[in-house]
Order: sequence, then structure tokens, then C-alpha cells
Amino acid sequence: MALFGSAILDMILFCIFMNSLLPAFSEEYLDGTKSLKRHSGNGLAFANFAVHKFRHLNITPLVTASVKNIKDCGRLCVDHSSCFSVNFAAFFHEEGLLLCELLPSDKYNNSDKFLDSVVFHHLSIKTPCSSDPCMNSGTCVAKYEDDEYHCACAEGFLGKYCEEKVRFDCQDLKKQGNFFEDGMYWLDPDRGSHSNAFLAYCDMTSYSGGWTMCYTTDEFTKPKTEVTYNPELPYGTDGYRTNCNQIKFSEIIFIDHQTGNKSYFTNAGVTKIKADGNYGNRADTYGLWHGFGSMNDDYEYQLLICDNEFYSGFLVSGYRKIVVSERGCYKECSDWCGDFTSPYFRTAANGSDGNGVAFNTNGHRSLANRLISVGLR
Ligand SMILES: [Ca+2]
Repeated sequence: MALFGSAILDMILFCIFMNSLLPAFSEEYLDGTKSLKRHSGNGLAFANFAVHKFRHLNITPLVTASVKNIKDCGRLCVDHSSCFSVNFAAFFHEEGLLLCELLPSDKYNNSDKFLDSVVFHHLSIKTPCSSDPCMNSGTCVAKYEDDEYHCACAEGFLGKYCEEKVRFDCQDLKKQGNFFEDGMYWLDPDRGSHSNAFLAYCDMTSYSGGWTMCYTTDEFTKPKTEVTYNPELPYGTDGYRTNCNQIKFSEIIFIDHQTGNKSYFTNAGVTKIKADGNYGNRADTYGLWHGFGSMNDDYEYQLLICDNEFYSGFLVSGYRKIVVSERGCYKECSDWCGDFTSPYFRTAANGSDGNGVAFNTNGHRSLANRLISVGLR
């Protein structure tokens, strides 16, 4: 056995050119920009290979051949439509030839099988994947003949380079540390595939933070169906929306942008709820809520999650006075119990007794528009 010539192995890249119009192969070394062009029957074919000494990709070969030299091994790969890399023997066998394995995949898609070897070297085709563009354990999928790639991201990441971490919701972000600031984050509350992940504004400061902010409006809103964030309507401006339907929550916050006042309500129950599947329930579905911040301490509160013609959105209002005994009534989205006294937190309804926006004032009447935001955690 003879050690394969080190002169070739010391080259980082070499190219193999073939032209079927010529009686013999022409071969050149170059630093080309294209990585691969297959033999199409009547033109140029080449591959731009990188050599990895004493490494091999431990996957089942398409074909194992015996060849005279490394270039013949590369040529066989270029000519095989399913070949994307090769292993070739570091040492000649008894007949004076080298084993050449044509492989159906590459080291990027099989990084756990790209191993040290005492008998093989490996040839990979030069691609943008060579610069390891995919972050956070993403897999680079090379599109060799286009000199392009895409990153197949590991669970929990997305983005062209898998640079964006995906959280379930803003509370999940909060649990990961106190160093996250207010701003837009990628969320995927139903987990699994991130194809339905979306951007939402996380309020990381109000009352310890972790609020997924659902909408900002000064009038009507439809959080069940208005679920797409528009960068031209950022959080805090009329028209901000994101998808809160799958956000699990036991607390809800209302922020009055006119005054800066904030109010939040906590469910006495322990089970978190989400809007999806709960639109239109009567308020006793969730029991009583306790308020904090800018609200009337005399009351216990109730929640509605609505999507009907009269009212759409989250609505918190008083249930009954705690101090002065007063018969409580759980509201429905289209029946507010004739409650003309307790504080409401709501956006605009369709009707003369629900115009405008209520923030800590009785809302069973027409009010002026005012800019508020609603968030969940
Ligand atoms: Ca998902």
C-alpha cells in the first residue's frame, strides 16, 4: 500500500471539468463561484471539491468503484445525478487502485456521521454551507447547482440563519431571564412546527412583565380574526394586532395610553385559559378575577371573550361590590346584566350603549374613543 500523494491533498479545493465534445477530459484548478454543474450531455460539467483528509462520511454509498486516482473518483460523482460527496481510500489496494464511494448526501445533512478515519479521505462539494451559515444547531441544506442553501432549523429556532429563538409566549420569555427588553419577539404558543409562529410585542416591564400584548385600538377590534402583525402599525398605535388566540393566560392587563394608567386582573382559579375555543362563554365559565393597579378596589371582576356582532374582544367588568352587598350577575357577550354602575374595561361595541372605549369607568353607555392596549400572561 502507498500513501496517496500529499501534493493534491494539500489543496483546499480542486475542480474537475469535463466536456463531452472533447475526446479527453480537460482538467484545471480554479477558485470558481459555481459549486456543481452536472454533465447535461453536451456541455461543461464540473464540481468544485474541498478535501477533508482522514475523514469519511459514514453513510451507505450509492456505488463503490475502484479508480486510478482522486480525480476519477470526483468525475464519477459529477456524472451520477444523486452523488453529492465521496469517500476515497487513503491507500491503494492490491491491484494498485483506490476505492471510491459515491455518496447520496453530504456532511451537512449527516454531521453526526462525519467521522475521523484511518483509511478514507472525504471530498465535499464547495457550497455556501461551507461557511456554516446556520446557527443554533440548524442544518444547512445545499442547493448545489444553484449555489444556494437554506437552513433547516432545530426546534425552537427560525429565520434565514435560524437566528431567531421562538418562545411559546412572552411569559415563557420572562422565565428565561430578566434581561429581555420590551419589544417584538417570535412566538409559537401551540408549539410543534414553527410554520405558524408570529411576531408579538412583549411588555417585559409592567407588573414584572411577561405580557403578550394582543391589540392596541381606540375603537373596535376583532382579536379572533385580526391576528397579523403589521410593522407599519407598531405596538401602542391604533391598529397594532397579533395572534393571542393560543396564548394561555390567567391574568389580563389593560393599558390606557392617554394617561399611562395600567390595570391588571388575576384569576382566582389555577387553570390557565386561552381565547381559542372560549369565545362567547358566559363569564361564570372563568369565575371571579381580582384587580390590581388603576381599578376600583370595591369590586370583584369578571371576564368575557367575545366575537359577535355586538361586542368583540376581551371585556373585564365588575361582578359585584365587595363591601356593599349587591347581587352579582355574570355577563354574556350580548347581555351585560343591565350593569350601569360597575367599572368596565373594554373596546367599542356596536350599539348606542357601547360606543367608545371604557377604561375603569362604567361602560354600559356611550363613551369617547380612547387608545388602549390589552395583553395576556
Ligand atoms: Ca406551532
